[in-house]
Amino acid sequence: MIDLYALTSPNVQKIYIMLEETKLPYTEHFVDVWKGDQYSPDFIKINPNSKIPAIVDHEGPGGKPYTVVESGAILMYLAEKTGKFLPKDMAKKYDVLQWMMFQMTGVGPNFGQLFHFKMYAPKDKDTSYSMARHQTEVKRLYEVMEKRLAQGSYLGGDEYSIADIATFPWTRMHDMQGVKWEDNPNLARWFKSIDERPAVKAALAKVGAIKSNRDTASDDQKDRFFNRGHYARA
Ligand SMILES: N[C@@H](CCC(=O)N[C@@H](CS)C(=O)NCC(=O)O)C(=O)O
Repeated sequence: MIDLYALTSPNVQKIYIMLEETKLPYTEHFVDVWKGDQYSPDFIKINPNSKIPAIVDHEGPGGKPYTVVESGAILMYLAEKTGKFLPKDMAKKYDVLQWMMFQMTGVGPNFGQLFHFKMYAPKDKDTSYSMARHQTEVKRLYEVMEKRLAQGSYLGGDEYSIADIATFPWTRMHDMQGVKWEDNPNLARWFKSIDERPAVKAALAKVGAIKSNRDTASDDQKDRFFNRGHYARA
């Protein structure tokens, strides 16, 4: 049995998709980051970085419980545990891993910052420089993916893999990121093929049913989450 520490964000959606795809049994534990649950002493024992997703695999290496944090590491762990969605052949494996890292280091941080500035930046501050910088990088990253997907069916090669599982949830917001599928036929084809997978549908249905404090968070809870106001270190 796997304990999944989760809420609704794209990094968590990756792990729901992987668990549904691999059919591993799991129990959900909701960490409402909009309430500050990530700072509870019990959760800090699981992830000292106070972020979700995290998993505890009660049948880990050597039959002992094993904790994994960081969505990319969790995907690699579950792929290795099940032998699925990460090829064994070294070149094919590193094709997948480098495109998963492209998501972890490029897509995730930049898409996340753009979302933050669009949704949560103080309205009385001039954020035009930051918005333009992140918007440009998001569009540039989509251009790279569109070209990549013109060469093969999936990001990591011919087979669906953890590179696609890592990236798909972040592209669900392409409209609000200013990117249209009509202008990106390869991304559109790739997105549809993943969106139609039964495991992906099951994962997103579970995520859709989760209730969080997002829409009712107080100003102080938002400041704490975003490390601003009197939580700022600078
Ligand atoms: N690099 C981490 C990022 C995880 C992350 O940023 N999680 C967010 C939700 S998507 C979170 O837990 N935020 C709580 C906080 O920053 O206090 C991963 O890929 O797992």
